[in-house]
Amino acid sequence: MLADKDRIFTNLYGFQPWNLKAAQARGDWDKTKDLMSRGQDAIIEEVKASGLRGRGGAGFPTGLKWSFMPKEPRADRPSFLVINADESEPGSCKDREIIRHDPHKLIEGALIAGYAMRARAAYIYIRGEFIREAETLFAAVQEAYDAGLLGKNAAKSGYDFDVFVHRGAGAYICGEETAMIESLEGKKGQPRLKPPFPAGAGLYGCPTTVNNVESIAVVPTILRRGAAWFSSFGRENNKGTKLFQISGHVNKPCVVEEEMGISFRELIDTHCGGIRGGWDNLLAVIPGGSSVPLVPAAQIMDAPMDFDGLKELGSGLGTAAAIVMDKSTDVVQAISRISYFYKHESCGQCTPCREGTGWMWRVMERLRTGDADIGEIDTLFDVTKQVEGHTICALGDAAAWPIQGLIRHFRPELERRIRENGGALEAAE
Ligand code: L3W
Ligand code: SF4
Repeated sequence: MLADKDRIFTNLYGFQPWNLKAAQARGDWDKTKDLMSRGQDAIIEEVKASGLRGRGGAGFPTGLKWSFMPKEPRADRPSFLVINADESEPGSCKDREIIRHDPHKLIEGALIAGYAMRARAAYIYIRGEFIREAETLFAAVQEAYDAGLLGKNAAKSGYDFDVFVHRGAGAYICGEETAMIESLEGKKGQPRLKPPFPAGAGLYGCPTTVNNVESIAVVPTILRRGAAWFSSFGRENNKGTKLFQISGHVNKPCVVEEEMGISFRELIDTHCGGIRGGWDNLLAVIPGGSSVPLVPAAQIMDAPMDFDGLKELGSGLGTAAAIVMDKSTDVVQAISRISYFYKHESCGQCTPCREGTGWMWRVMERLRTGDADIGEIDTLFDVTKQVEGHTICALGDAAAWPIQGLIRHFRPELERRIRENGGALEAAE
């Protein structure tokens, strides 16, 4: 279990105020100028050495991403940092807690990260439904301006840096980085083809880095305590501490900072009071937010909760949002509901996703009620394979993977429903 002294988010539960005075008492904004005076390249190297990987789901190395930004931005083509606070992944609720209770970690991180990347400004794109959180963020940014920590000569560093807060309007797809950029530009939020990646052509066609809230908020602490401290947690390729979000059938759902690679069992027993009804009552877990395949109980129990550990199980860490399902769960209905979500949120610009998500959901509904033909299980799996990897953005994959996980692990349950509904199981075999 991570010791309290090693927690980055010391006000995660809001026991103290979020405001600047309280944040400074917790150590935020302490000698920020000195951190910046280490130099832009040194900051990027320190972040690289820490092993920090993006906390928004994909796990791309943060320092490496920063190094793609131009070292000498042109005056007519400034660089930008965009911070993804559009937290919309079902199960994910960690960025919300950072903004509610520790917004100055994010704002200080924005300044330091923006400076390291030679960015002119940061845009924080916050989920439209986060109304109270947006109010907190606007107020915290204003406090930072009033204290001279942002704007001209930010934190007396000699560097000019602005932070703008932009509210989304309720579309899940605007969490995809290029859809977010389109939305910031005032357009309909539809993902762009990549490449070019945002570092080459992003916001207003200028060099841009898009990072998740948690990725940016941990940077000041990494610089203060050192890359070696951060990378002493976790294991090779999976370093650091991480916010885990546990929902569903545990006794005490929570958001908690823990060491990467903690076993699922330790995470649940230490912080969630165990599985509802005991470990024998566990059915399956979606370990990384709704976009990743579920993992059956026997495989997840002692699995390390990190990128590689969950990849080995055919799933993923995603945003580390574990959705726990006990044996009372109708797992087919749960996955069908997730399918409906992706159908609803598809932006519709590419055919495999626009048509495929609706098609997959309709078959999932027939499987749920037992009205499908047995052959449709394999057909559905084939269709998920035709959607996966054939779309402009990852939403297509996200719609396909949960269904693949269900068929892989719960085929007997799908067959049972068809059989009990009078379906001709044998004829198709
Ligand atoms: C320059 C290259 N940059 C990659 C950058 C790229 C992006 C980052 C990761 O999807 C996942 C998705 C969701 N040169 C580069 C490069 N980059 N190659 O690296 O890129 P990518 O394409 O691997 O992932 P993505 O499109 O960012 C994110 C999954 O996360 N997810 C849910 C996320 C939901 C939230 C939320 O609600 N907060 O984050 C959960 O699993 O399905 O697979 O910046 O530009 N050669
Ligand atoms: Fe839009 Fe879906 Fe294509 Fe992504 S995969 S661009 S959400 S249609």
